[in-house]
Amino acid sequence: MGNLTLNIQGMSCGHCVSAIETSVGDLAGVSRVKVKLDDAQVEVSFNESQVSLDTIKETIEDQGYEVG
Ligand SMILES: [Cu+2]
Repeated sequence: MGNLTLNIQGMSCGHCVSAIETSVGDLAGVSRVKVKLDDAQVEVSFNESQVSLDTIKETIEDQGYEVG
């Protein structure tokens, strides 16, 4: 199980929080996703054998946010 915190640019409100939590949370292999809006971070717990970090990053970017 991998746990990591990603720095995200572009999150500004509750809509951003739910867009990311819903889209990343729907990925198979992601067990937990928590957006910390004030810190511009997303904490993700995931099973590396089911989902890659790249897929998680792409999912966030597809929602319109910048990872890194
Ligand atoms: Cu927003």
